[in-house]
Amino acid sequence: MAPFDPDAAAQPGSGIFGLPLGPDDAWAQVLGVPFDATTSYRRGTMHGPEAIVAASAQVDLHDRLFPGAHEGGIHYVADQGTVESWNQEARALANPIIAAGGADPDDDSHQQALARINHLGDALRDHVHAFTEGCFAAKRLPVLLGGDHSIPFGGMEAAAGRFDQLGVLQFDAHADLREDYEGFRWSHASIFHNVLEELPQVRSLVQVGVRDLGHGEALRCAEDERITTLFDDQWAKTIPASAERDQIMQDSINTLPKDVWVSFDIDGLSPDLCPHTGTPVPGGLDWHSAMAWLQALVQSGRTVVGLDLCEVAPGPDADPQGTSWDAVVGARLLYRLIGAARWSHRS
Ligand SMILES: [Mn+2]
Repeated sequence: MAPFDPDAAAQPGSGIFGLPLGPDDAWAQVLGVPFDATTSYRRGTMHGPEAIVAASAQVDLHDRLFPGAHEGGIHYVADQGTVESWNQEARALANPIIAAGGADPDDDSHQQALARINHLGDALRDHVHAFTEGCFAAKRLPVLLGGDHSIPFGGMEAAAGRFDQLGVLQFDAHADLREDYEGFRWSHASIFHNVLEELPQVRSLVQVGVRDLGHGEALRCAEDERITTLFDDQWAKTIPASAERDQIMQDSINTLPKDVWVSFDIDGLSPDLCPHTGTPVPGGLDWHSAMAWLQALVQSGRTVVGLDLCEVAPGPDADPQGTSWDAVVGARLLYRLIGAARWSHRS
């Protein structure tokens, strides 16, 4: 076989980003987690992982921001049907609850369904936790590819078990601080409520791009000392690049300890970059703003110990290979996130 040429077109049968197949020892280990059972508005993020992998073949590997992202190897671990079957079962059970606007405490069928859905969510948590822990044990970078934003809890839980001072940098249109949203213990809208309640090692959470939240969540953002929320309207005032903008980024990042998990919900970006995501909201970060955050994080000397990218949905215009605009953006963002993580381990 010819040696790998990073400038050549992706070869048929090659791996994610057209990289050679088989490097189980690759530094970045990407787990596909096709789960979107608790998505409240519009599903489809279960197709995110396969669509992003298909679109990744078009990403050129030379990166001006974070050169050498692929050099340690990037290995994709496809779901073997386990998560998919949990998702199918949980989706079917969740449908009547979502249609009713949430679980009715007096409805036995709702309560039975909820118990099973929450049990399946526990299984997903354990699955993701075990994968992440395996990455840490082997000194690999865990990368979780959703799926909805409920999926990375087990990853952050494993990271909290390893690093007694962990920070989380969250890109998101939503605060995701709801308690048991619609009755779902592991709702995509509850992930950072769960993280803050259950993982005391998470010393600080920085939220960027937030522009859609409930009253209770707004109070929590204001009152919880561990949370720094940079609301989207505050951020937008600082565009274009300015000393004020750089200061805001630095001040926010300075609240994070050395070890950071990056949790990227694609809906933190402007919806023109993710038109089919589950819960799109007007406004949001433009591409260059998101890149500026990643650069600022790396330049601050923080270490990205793990990351997730969630809520990418390929949408109905996807071709039979599953590629679509949403997936193209997702694939490029994934590459940049891995590149930023790699640089963060060098500095
Ligand atoms: Mn989210």
